[in-house]
Amino acid sequence: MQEIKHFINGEFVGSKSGKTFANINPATNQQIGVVHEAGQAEVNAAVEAARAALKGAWGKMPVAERMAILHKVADGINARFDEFLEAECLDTGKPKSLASHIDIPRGAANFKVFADLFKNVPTESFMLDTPDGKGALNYSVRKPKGVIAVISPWNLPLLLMTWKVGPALACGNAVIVKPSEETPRTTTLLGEVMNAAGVPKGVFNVVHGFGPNSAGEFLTTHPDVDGITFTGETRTGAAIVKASADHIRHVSFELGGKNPGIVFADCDMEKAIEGTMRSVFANCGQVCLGTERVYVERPIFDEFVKRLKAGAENLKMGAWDDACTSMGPLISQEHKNKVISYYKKAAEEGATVVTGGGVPQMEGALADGAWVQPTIWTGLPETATVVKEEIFGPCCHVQPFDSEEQVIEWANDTKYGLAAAVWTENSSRAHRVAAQLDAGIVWVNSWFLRDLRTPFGGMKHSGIGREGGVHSLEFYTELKNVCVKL
Ligand code: NAD
Ligand code: 6OD
Repeated sequence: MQEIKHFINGEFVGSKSGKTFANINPATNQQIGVVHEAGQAEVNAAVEAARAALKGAWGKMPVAERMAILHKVADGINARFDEFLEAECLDTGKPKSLASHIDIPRGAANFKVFADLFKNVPTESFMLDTPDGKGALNYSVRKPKGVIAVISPWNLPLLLMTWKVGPALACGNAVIVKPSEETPRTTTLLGEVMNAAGVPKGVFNVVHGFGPNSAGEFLTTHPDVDGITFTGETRTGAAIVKASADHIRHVSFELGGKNPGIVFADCDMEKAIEGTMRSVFANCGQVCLGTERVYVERPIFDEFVKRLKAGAENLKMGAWDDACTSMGPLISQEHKNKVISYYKKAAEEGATVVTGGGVPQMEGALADGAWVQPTIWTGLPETATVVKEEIFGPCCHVQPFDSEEQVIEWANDTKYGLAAAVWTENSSRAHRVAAQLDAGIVWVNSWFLRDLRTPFGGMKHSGIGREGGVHSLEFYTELKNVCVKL
């Protein structure tokens, strides 16, 4: 059984208190590791190490050298690709076909892309006329924000953690990461890669544990943290804002969603089905950008539902390392209970269950895992619980619509505003509809197609701020103006 420790000041250390918790494989419900739980002492040590790193070699390092090290981190992830893949799949149960295409390659890319991007970003300057005729020169300079707390979720553990650590380090900060208690492995493994790449001690630190009264809360309330970047549930974001308010610091939040997919009758049906299949069922529906509300224009409604049902029934649930597996389990028994409670609620509220709605019979070692059936509902009003609340499971409600105005109103009738997908071959309609949707990202005829130079984040209850491209630079640096009287 693997022992998973904190990574503080370049070393793997256990908890002083001796407190640990179980690392469970959700596909089998078996314990596969034991994880040390950080107390205030470990969090303090990690913050001190980060602060010292900023005062030491890391803080003084020439930019080119820093960027070269980040390239080595990316190369180090790729060199140990299979270890990262296995670690991620054991923690989450996700199929290797998915993690080898998305999670691990993006984990490496997040270091290279941001290192390359930030080398070449200009800053502004202004000449000012003064009464003496000699003038003044203003120029701005960016400096690292300082010690950054990174709190990450379990659905895309390496991808979402490095999406913040990559730009944070490229900007010259030091970080303390608190990965989800469900998925500690890849973040811990990254500590080994950081050491091998020559990242100075204290620049990258990892503390394990839970949220309230554990590592998460100790980190976000620590007075010497300069910024908090968080991905997770909206209500956790609210708790972090409250708990961290005393020490005034910037926050960047990527939160929940209840994303619409809008399928017009003039879509390319093949593309729309393929994309909606991925957006509903990829990662067992545990993608914040995923579609849980599908709106289909009435003339193609029956055909679309029939084909989506066929696609869902063709998904193969199984072990992560089976090449035939296309869908894994949910992350935990607790999350399975939550998703199943929504399946029951949909039936109680009168949904037509097109497919799924229950728990599949899995064989052998997988019998006790957190498995649920891919599920499609129709026939509910827009006020139904499963149409309103984020479920974060492999399910969607499909609703027919009759006009552009109606579907835009329904799509925006949510407290969230993270993502949307529009399927149409009419480009005027595509631009017109995209402009009216309240979402941080609108995909037209695609889903989860990412360009890391673009702004990413959520409107309304889906987040605070934007990261990606120069927007990450805005969060991870302090901008200061120097005014020189000539
Ligand atoms: P979560 O909010 O339960 O946990 C996220 C992290 O916060 C974990 O590391 C957890 O330990 C920590 N945490 C919990 N309570 C805390 C507290 N009081 N103080 C400090 N830290 C605390 O989220 P999750 O269940 O891991 O992830 C699923 C949720 O994340 C979904 O709502 C999903 O939509 C959202 N999500 C959003 C995005 C995005 O980009 N907007 C991306 C992925 C996931
Ligand atoms: O692709 C990304 O950068 C990103 N932040 C994706 C978020 C996925 C949510 O589950």
